[in-house]
Amino acid sequence: PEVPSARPGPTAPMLPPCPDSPPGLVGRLLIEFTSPMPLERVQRENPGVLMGGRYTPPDCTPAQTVAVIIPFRHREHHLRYWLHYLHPILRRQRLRYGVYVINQHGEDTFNRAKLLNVGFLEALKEDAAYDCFIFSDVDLVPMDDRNLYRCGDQPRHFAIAMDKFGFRLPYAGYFGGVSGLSKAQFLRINGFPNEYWGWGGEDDDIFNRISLTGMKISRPDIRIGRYRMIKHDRDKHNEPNPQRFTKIQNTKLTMKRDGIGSVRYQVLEVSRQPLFTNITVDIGRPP
Ligand code: UDH
Ligand code: NGS
Repeated sequence: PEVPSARPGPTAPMLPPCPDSPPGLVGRLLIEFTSPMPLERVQRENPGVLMGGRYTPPDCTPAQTVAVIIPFRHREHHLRYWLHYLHPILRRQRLRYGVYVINQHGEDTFNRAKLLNVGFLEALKEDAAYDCFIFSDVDLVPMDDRNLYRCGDQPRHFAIAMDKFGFRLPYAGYFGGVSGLSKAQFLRINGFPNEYWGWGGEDDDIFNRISLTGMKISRPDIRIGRYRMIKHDRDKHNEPNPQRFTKIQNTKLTMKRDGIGSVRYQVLEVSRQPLFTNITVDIGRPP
């Protein structure tokens, strides 16, 4: 008589490794930001995502566990589009992942890179298995699901062909928008700078850190790394930082003391929402 085969339980994963090129990707996607996007709809359309924005493929075991970190303040409208487009893409990419929105508390000057440092540490507190960190602006949506949100043997730049730059890299050392580092790569550069208050330069500082440690940025094909950005006006309290030009000249000196090893902040609230984990944090203000 036939013995029913034991189903692999959560403690005994018997699933095959996820394939390098996931089947079922669709390639070029139609991305638009005009239809209304209520959060209830996005939740309804993503039933497979677990509380806190966690997902694990049902049919294979991924090689990596990916934390997606979003720097955030007052962009709820953008976040709804981001969640609507990204969850299905990340699912098709067969990723084990979690989404962390790092929300800067208060109205002091915004600090993108410091929020990303906080995201790295707080994601690891939630799950020590994270070994790949994708840092994404909330207003950037990939136009092609072959742009895989994974880490490799070098730091990765994903947002290389944005609509606002005519689908080209604006300059050779551009590392803004969406980037990814393995845990080891991130620690090797002492994380990101904490001292860039306001707009600009922090991504160039990260680029410098990567170059100075002898790593080389990896990028997708220009036809695949295409992005749409949600159009928006300049935010309040994120004015261009006048110090940014001199600061990026000094990365070699500052990166040793300013980074993941020196970040100080206070978590005010961790809230697990259906499609993301929201971490509200007091990161202080410029000196
Ligand atoms: N961010 C927020 N809230 C803010 C500021 C920034 O959430 O108040 C986050 C968000 O994830 C955003 C990212 O930080 O995508 C980068 O900030 P940004 O969108 O201000 O940077 P960007 O270069 O725009 O996209 C700069 C202002 C452009 C004005 C153009 C007017 N037409
Ligand atoms: C550079 C900024 C970067 C910024 C990039 C694109 O000039 O931080 O422009 O900006 N560096 C400095 O200011 C030193 S964008 O066109 O997206 O507004 O990411």
